[in-house]
Amino acid sequence: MRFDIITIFPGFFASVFEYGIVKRAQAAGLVEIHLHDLRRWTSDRHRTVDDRPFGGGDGMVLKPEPIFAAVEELTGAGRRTDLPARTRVVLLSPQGKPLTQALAAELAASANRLVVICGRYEGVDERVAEALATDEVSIGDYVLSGGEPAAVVLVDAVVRLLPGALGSATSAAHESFAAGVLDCPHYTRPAEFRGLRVPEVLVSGHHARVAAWRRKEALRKTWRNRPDLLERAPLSDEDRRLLEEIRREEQSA
Ligand code: 9D3
Repeated sequence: MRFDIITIFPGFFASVFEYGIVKRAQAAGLVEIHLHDLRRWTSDRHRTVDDRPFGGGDGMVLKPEPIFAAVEELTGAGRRTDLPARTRVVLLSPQGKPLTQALAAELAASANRLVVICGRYEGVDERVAEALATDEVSIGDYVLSGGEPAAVVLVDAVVRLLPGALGSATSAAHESFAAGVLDCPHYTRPAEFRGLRVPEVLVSGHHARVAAWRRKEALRKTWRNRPDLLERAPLSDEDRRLLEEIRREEQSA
């Protein structure tokens, strides 16, 4: 997979891709990440990338010309309808559809080329979303200063899904996220730390009881932190019984 990130702050990404799975995937030749300074596609003396909004209002808007020129040079296409196969152009913007594990998986499976456009200022000329980008994506309901942190998140989420980027043991864990409840708590040695004890059942080595405890605690974590997930999660009758128990326990706690 080749990533092309178009940004006015290429230096922002200086070391962020030099760690962990993303670094390994690049070293293994599975991934290439190319950074591009949007100003390279300007032609005026001041290398202008933004301008005042039509209709008035605060802030500045990224101009379409440098962005279209950049994507055209990188892909050969100046319109999303003319893009080569397996090429997606992602505009990162607060108005995008949410980045989910399902979208990351779709991008990892269907593209070998991802051009990522990072917005800045108050926004990006809408013709980029209308005619150039295949996808307009947000990473969540909070305000960032620009698309650059979102690009890091997108690259990370997609790269770890590429075949060969990580071991098969971990890919089973993805499916449990897809299955819609949060992971259970994890502990390691020491069994007691500053008076805080690891739950006895985990130390016991009783596999069936450990599995039951993990499921219950995964449900408890989800109930506390992401109750919205429980409305869509596929829950067994046993899960529903455990949730009743959890409700009673949390009431008294
Ligand atoms: C006043 C309206 N704001 C839109 C909600 C203006 C605005 C805020 C922040 C315009 C651009 C930005 C910069 N953010 C991004 O480019 C961005 C983003 C984000 O802010 N949150 C979550 N995902 C993303 S992806 C790109």
